[in-house]
Parts: sequence; C-alpha cells; structure tokens
Amino acid sequence: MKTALITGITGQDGSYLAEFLLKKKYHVFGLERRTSKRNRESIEHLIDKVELLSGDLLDAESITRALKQSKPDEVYNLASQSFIPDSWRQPVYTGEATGLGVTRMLEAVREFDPNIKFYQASTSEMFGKVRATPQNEGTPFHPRSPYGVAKLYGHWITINYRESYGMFAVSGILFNHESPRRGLEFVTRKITHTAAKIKLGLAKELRLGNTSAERDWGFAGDYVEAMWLMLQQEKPQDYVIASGETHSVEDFVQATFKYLKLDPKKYVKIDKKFFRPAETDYLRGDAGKARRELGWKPKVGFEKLVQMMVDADLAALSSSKISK
Ligand code: NAP
Ligand code: G4F
Repeated sequence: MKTALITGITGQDGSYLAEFLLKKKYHVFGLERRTSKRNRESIEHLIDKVELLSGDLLDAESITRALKQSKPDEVYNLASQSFIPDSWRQPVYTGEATGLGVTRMLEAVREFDPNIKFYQASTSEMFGKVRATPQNEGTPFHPRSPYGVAKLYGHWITINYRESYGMFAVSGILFNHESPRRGLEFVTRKITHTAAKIKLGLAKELRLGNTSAERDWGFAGDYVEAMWLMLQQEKPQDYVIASGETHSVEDFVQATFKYLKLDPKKYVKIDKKFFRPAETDYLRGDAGKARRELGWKPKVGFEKLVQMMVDADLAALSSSKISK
C-alpha cells in the first residue's frame, strides 16, 4: 500500500485527488490549516477515510512534523493562496504561501527523505500575457498577477531541486479546471450558483467583471488523474494539462443561462469592481506531451461541465430551500 500526503486537501483539487488515491488503495494523509472556521465541506464524505494533520505552508516545522507522521511515498503540494484578485490585495502573503511555501515543502522533503516523489501545482496563469498559442511546456512565461509571479517561483524552485539534488520533483502546468466543488468566488461557480439562484427566485442579478476574458476550462476530476500519472513515470518531467479548447466568460454565461432557459440580458450586469489591474486575456493549452507520454486526455467537455455544475447547484439550493 502506498502512502500520499496532500497539502490543500480541503480545496477543490485536494478532495478529488483524495478520492482518486483512495480508489487506488493509497493511505491518504492531508495537511489541514487550523482556521477560525473549519473548511471541510468538500471532504466531509472522506473524513473517516483520510488522516488529517495540522499544518500550514507558512510554518516549516509543521510540514516536517506532517512528513514524520505520514512517511509518504508521494507528496502532492496543492496548497496555495489560489484566488488571483486576492493576490493584489495580499501580495506579500501570496508570495509567502504560494511561492516560498513550495521551498518550505521541498526543503522539508529533502531533509526528511529525498526519495519521496513530489508534485507541484503549477498553473497556466504563469503564461499570462501569452507569447504563443497554444501554450505548451516550451512557451515562455509572462505572469500577470502577484499570484502568477509567486507560482512561477514555485515552478522554478521545483525544477531547481530536481536539478540540484536529483529529486523526483515535477510540476503540472494545469489550465483552469472547475467542478461543483469550485470555490464560489471563481467565475464559473459564481455564474452557475447565481444563475441557479435566479432560477429558484433566490437572486435577481449576476454582477461580473471582464466577460471577454478567455480560458481553457476542464473538469477537476479529470485533471487529478494527470497529477498521479506524472508521479508514476520513470523520469521526473513537467507537463501541461489542458482541454485544448478556449471559451470566453461570456460563452460560459450563455451556456449556463441557455441550460436554465433564462435570458442573460435580463440578469447580467457588468461591474467595474471585478476588473483586475492586469488581465490574462487568453489561454489555450496544448496537452500533446501528456497525451503521448502519460496517455492522459480529458473526458468531460465544456457543455457537460457547465451542465454538471448547474445541476449540482440547483440540487443543493433546492434542498436547502426545502429544509428552510
Ligand atoms: P483551492 O480550492 O483554492 O484550495 C486551496 C487549498 O490550499 C485549500 O485547501 C486551502 O486550505 C489550502 N491553503 C491555502 N493556504 C494555505 C497555507 N498557507 N497552508 C496550508 N494550506 C493552505 O484550490 P484548487 O482549485 O483546489 O487548486 C489546487 C492547487 O492548484 C492550488 O495551488 C492552485 O493554485 C493550483 N491551480 C489551480 C487551478 C484551477 O483551475 N483550479 C489551475 C492551476 C493551478 P483552507 O481550506 O484552509 O483555505
Ligand atoms: O475564475 P477566475 O477567478 O480564474 P483565474 O483568474 O483564471 O484563476 C484560476 O485559474 C488559474 C489557472 O489559469 C489558477 F491558477 C488559479 O488558482 C485559479 O484557479 O477568473 C477567470 C476569468 C478572469 O479573466 C476574470 O477577470 O474570469 C474573469 N471574470 C469576470 N468576471 C471574473 C469575474 N472572475 C471572477 N473571479 N469573478 C468575476 O466576477
């Protein structure tokens, strides 16, 4: 039986990855922050199946303690301050958690057991103001947010530990991936959740920022498999994981409202408050290397993703409406 330690287990990807690894018969440990309000909604159904350890990427000792307690074969470093607008409001904190946090993880792994395989959650936000389309592993980076800059540091320090110490440390450069467990502040879930509320008479409008921005969206459940596959290879390498399709935020709105048989013109308002100081206008990934070498490809397409998220929001909101 293999053992894995997942940082960020309470997040969207952490919960899907924990489920995936449990199906593969892993012993799963998760690093969880002590926060004023416990955030276990996405892993409530897994609480008896995983072991939660207290820790924070800002606290090196807590990471070392978690490694000693779990003795993992594989570490998946998914924890980060991942909401881009907050990275302008808290740039130093974002650098600490999303950037330096990776070094704390790598250094703790190196000192405890350098044979542990390490996965770093890199991101398409590192491409930012894109220099070529589609973006692949060779495309130059130009991050457009403090978050993107911090992630780029995490990306390069992972490569540096691989090259300096021969560690099996890899980065998955994942393009946007969504699900019914996506945080409500991210645009896809904000759209499906608010539109479902409108449908049920619980909201009157949906306020959005830049609806011209274009993203390469996939389903989180498909993308966690790629993380695992990267750690099963002979050689440590970085991979782009993407759907290869681009849609605008406006397309996402249209697909959601069409599915709910609502007219978006009646409800969607543009609000300057949600525009960013600098924007990543367009992303489209080329996951050809992952397809060839990992045998990975996405299963859930754009329309299916939208419908899955809308259905889940409608069901959850309807049941909470009934219980009130
Ligand atoms: P998410 O839902 O925002 O989850 C982030 C997780 O990190 C949460 O469990 C959070 O814990 C934890 N965390 C935050 N700060 C921490 C700290 N200082 N110490 C320990 N844990 C901390 O993110 P996600 O969508 O699952 O994404 C997973 C990872 O992939 C992130 O690193 C993200 O930046 C990256 N990524 C995501 C996407 C995407 O489209 N989803 C694409 C590329 C890369 P709490 O519950 O305590 O807040
Ligand atoms: O859903 P978003 O907040 O995702 P964003 O900024 O692309 O970041 C996500 O994907 C990255 C991978 O590329 C991850 F690394 C990162 O951790 C995160 O998971 O915004 C998507 C687009 C942006 O262009 C934004 O300006 O939607 C636009 N948008 C328009 N109105 C909005 C809104 N975004 C949000 N969050 N809220 C709005 O009201």
